[in-house]
Amino acid sequence: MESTRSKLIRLLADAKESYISGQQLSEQLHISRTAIWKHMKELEKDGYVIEAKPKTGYRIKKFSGNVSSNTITWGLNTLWIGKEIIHKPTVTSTQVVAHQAARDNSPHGTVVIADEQSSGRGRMERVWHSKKGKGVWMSIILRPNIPPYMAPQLTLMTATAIAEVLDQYDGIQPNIKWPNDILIQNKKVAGILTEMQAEQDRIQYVVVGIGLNVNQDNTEIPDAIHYRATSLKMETEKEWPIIELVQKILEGLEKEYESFLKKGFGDVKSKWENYGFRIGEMISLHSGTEKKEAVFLGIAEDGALLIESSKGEAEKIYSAEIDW
Ligand code: BT5
Repeated sequence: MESTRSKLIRLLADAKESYISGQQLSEQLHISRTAIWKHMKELEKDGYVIEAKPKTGYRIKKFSGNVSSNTITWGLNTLWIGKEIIHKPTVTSTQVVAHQAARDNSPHGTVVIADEQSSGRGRMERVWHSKKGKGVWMSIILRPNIPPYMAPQLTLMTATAIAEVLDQYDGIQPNIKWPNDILIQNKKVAGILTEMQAEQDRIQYVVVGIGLNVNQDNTEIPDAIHYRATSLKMETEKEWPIIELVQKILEGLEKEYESFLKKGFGDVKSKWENYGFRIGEMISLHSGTEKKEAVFLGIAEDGALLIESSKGEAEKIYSAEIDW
């Protein structure tokens, strides 16, 4: 259910530049005018700039850009993702915090988000650069009732949800590089790291980590990855609202997840393939020291990468990286 605070923000947001009187707000929200005033003070504490004009009413002069569990919650339209949000200014890695929270019984859908990570990580202990206040660095705890071998499909599902969110914005055409990179114009803008705790045939929990570069300038991307990394700001030459992106990603992810559990991977597969990077082209792959070149056919019903074998048949690859 939408909270009173979220409704209040929605009413003020819909009114745009106009003022809404305390009386009107109090009638619509069924709370006293003193309670309205208290809500306004709370909004100000979280970084909103509220203008209160005597005998006229209130309006939002500036929305908060401060990431906090409140600012993400207000306006978040989900049923279960993000009902619990752990926000920290600095962490080593949101994955580490999320694993601990999961062991401490945090519920399905808990979100851990940080302004900065000192040891953000990618797959195989690679580094994930996470500059303070410049991106979305978050981990989500999921407790799916699926067998462990299906967990990699959650990575593809998450990538699809992020690509669909980015696709809503003008001037952004995302692609997904199997299995976990989101690219814009051939450069990586986001990465996903799925880690799980499981027994033989049962998942205890999964932590899905999402790193999305948002407001870095050219100079804020480390030299070593400059040629193949980008941010939304670098692509569009404007600042992006981090809170809105987080809310849209969580909303998209909840929808994709529900449909994945109900309908299976087939739906995700076709959406994923809409964004698939270099489908139909010759790609080179490596896994450890093994290298291969083949035509990339798409993904299989279980999420595996499909290439054309030397005999002209479709061959499934479960673990490899596509070279740039
Ligand atoms: C990934 O790994 O792409 C998964 C990244 C997941 C990051 C999130 S942030 C929230 C959560 N907490 C964490 O600690 N992690 C997750 P992989 O496919 O292994 O790619 C890693 C490679 O991407 C590195 O070796 C670099 O080449 C490159 N890279 C590092 N930081 C980057 C950045 N900010 N933007 C683009 N590329 C980057």
